Amino acid sequence: MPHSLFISDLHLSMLTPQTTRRFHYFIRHIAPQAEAVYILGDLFEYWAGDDDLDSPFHVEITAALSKLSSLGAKVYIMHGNRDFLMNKHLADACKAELLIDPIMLDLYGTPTLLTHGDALCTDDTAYQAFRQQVRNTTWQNKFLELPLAQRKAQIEQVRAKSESEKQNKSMSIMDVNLQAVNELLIENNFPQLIHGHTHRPAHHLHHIEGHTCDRWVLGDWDKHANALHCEVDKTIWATFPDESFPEN
Ligand code: LP5
Ligand code: MN
Repeated sequence: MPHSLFISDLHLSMLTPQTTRRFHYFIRHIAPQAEAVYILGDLFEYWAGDDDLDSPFHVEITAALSKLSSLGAKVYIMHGNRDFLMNKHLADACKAELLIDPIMLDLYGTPTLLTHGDALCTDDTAYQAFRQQVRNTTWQNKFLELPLAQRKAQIEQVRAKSESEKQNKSMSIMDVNLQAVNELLIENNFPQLIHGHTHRPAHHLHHIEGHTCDRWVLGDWDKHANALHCEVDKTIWATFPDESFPEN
């Protein structure tokens, strides 16, 4: 049956080899049956710039996605809050299309809005201030002029600060703000919504102005590979426990 797969928050890094194994298993054995694979942000633990494409670790990831694309699945990649510096060279290396966040699509007849999800966490004012600064093109161009090693060192500092600040933020502050979700749904004429970021996989129903909108929240890959599988009139969770695939 023709279907599309939605994944997010893999946070791929050399430091988490088991997640990398999950990624390769999924891309080689599961994804080729789909007509489209949507990666809705945070594919990487972080992305310091497209001049980091040649590292052996990144070559393995981009080659896997490029092969998937050559097998016939369309590959779409959206920025997350960790990898918003991904650009055209990365997309080309993956034979993928970069999606602008948020984006609407017709998903087997259901109008569907895709977003990473971080922009909806409006109660997290410290994060939103940081986001506004680093999503600015002038700021990004200046940052990308720094040597790669210096960028990575700064990112490590921000990661450490983010981790320490998260200790003092409540779970509700770090979740999406329901008013922000409702506004986005109203603005886009009440679509279905698919997002990640919060690492709280769930299916929510939003009742707004006489409409019922589905909101699917994707899970991270810290414990197992997982995806949202969508086909005509059917949306299901697909999970792939590590035991279900061979080590190599
Ligand atoms: O990612 P996650 O889920 O752990 O946390 C996010 C929010 N944190 C972030 C930061 C990213 O994890 C790391 C950034 C990688 C980007 C790479 C490119 C650009 C680098 C710029 C370098 C100068 O997104 C976290 C949210 C959480 O989601 C839940 O929604 O709470 O937000 C924060 O914790 C942000 C802090 O509140 C504010 C951070 C201020 C950083 C100030 C920089 C100080 C050091 C500067 C050194 C140059
Ligand atoms: Mn995220």
